[in-house]
Amino acid sequence: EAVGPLEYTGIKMEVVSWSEAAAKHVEGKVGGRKVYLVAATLRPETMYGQTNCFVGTAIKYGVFAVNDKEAFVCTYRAARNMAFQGVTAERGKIEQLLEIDGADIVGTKINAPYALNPEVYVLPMENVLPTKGTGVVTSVPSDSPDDFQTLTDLRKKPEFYGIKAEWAAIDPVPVITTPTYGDMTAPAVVKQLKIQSQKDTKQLAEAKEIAYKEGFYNGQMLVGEFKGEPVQEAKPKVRAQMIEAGLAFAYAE
Ligand code: A2H
Repeated sequence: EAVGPLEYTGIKMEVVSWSEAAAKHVEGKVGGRKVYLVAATLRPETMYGQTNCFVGTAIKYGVFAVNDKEAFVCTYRAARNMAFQGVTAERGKIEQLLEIDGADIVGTKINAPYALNPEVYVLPMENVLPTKGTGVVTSVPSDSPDDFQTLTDLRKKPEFYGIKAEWAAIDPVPVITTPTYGDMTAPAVVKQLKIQSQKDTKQLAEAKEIAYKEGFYNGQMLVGEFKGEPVQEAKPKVRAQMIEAGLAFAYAE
């Protein structure tokens, strides 16, 4: 674990259409605000490759008013942190509009900013920690072994996971190339370590470490405005651009 605070980027994924279950809870309770699922990421430069978003089905989320116009879906813990980081209109004030189970959010269609496939679905992931980030994980299966393996599991057994196959239909998108693993770093590392399922958490932690280092130190952008640039240079630029455009914000914990 890192010693200092972690500088995440909060990615704002606007709700396009709620799942049936979520719609019942949300209707009439958000005061006309635009609602966003907010994902915490350490790799903003990969956002071009989002294919879906993950929540934990056993996690409780809230919809929190940020101001008169916007509301965020995240854990209470994250909302409290945001309230003290200048994200909300009034410092320290947490206005929860409603509570919602992760299981009910699955199937919601959202807009993934910067993604080459802008409309994606919310899917279930077993390994989402309620105590990290916002409890919402945006999925980039080309570069995150956890995301790739979970998406693979869901595609193998959609009925078992209670999802429609079409929600998991977007294929991983190449966004970064690395000398050792090529254009699809996460799938290559998952294969190398012979990972079979999202339950292989030990191997996945190792794969995450390998993929992260390889991408950060040796990766080169394949897409976007910083195409051809090293990941190390592109990363702060993509982050700054997204924040500037109001699509993301700084979030630390
Ligand atoms: B990262 P660290 Cl492409 N539970 O974003 C489980 N995982 C969570 C989480 C939670 N509550 N909140 C965030 N995360 C994920 C992109 C990405 C990430 C890529 C590659 C590696 C990677 C797309 N998913 O993370 O334990 C988020 O996934 C490996 C560093 O704080 C977040 O960044 O280091 C990362 O874990 C933060 O993990």
